Amino acid sequence: MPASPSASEPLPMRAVGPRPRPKVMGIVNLTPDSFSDGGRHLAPDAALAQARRLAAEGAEILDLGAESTRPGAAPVAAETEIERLVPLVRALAADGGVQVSVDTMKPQVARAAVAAGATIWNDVTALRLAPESLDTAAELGCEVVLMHMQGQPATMQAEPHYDDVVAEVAEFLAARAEAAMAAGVAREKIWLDPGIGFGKHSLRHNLPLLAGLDRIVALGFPVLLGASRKRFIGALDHNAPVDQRLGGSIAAALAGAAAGMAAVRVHDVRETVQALAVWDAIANAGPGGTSQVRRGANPAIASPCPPSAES
Ligand code: HH2
Repeated sequence: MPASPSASEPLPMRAVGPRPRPKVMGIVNLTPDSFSDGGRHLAPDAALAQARRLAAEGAEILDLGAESTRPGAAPVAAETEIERLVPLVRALAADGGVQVSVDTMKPQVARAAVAAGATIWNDVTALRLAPESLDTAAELGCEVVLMHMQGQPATMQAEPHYDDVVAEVAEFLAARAEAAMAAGVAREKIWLDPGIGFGKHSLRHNLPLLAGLDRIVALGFPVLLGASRKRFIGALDHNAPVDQRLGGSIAAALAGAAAGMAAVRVHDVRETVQALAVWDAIANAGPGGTSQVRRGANPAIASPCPPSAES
């Protein structure tokens, strides 16, 4: 049996240093029927107030969506998406301080949003919906999120099947990144996303995928993780409803941070920012860490606390 290191011996070097803290992408759904917050922020004033609240809570990116992707959601015409999104994109771009992302499958909607100031096109179809999607992304020159989905939103949860979910998702994402670059999208503009809950069985597929995120990271692109309030959390907790999945959402965000996610897409920004700040401070306080608290990474949370009577 190999001898265990004594307390005085230096611990073996870690293969990688502390991971950088992922950015927090706050979700703003301008939809009547999103799975977790549908209808709450449909009115333009309510949506803008919600977006500004998430920015004040520490979101560095805001992801605005005007069509739900949940199975059974009503399709939304491009004109309606544009009408819902553009005024909000314009107002947030004028505010400054956050990156605006638009969650749409339609190239004409992405075009209108980028013209209004969005800098990220988040496409759950990985630029496969329309024949012109790839060329449009290249022409717009914005960042693009290429997400994995098996099947179509309406039917994707009917009977998802994989022999090796991590390998198949990684292979798909690598191929979509190649297709985007072949169409002229710059390599540094590409993000990948494993698409938690999109054509995946709650536990049989989502859990191995979350455990295998490092294999998606190894493809060499920034990776976005969207696990917030999703069904697998309820499946692990007596079918907890969407508004009672905060603990599981934070656990998934921290697992993502440990695996090297560049950003996490969440509904509960304040709580996630705090969890990541604590995770990051602990990671950086150990051997090889730079300081006890890495200051300045997120102004919403990074100021040192004044002395207090609390332990
Ligand atoms: N999840 C949802 C929507 N868009 N985009 C990316 N890149 N990754 C995700 O995991 C992802 C996504 C579903 O969440 P939500 O927006 O809250 O619901 P809905 O699609 O019903 O509006």
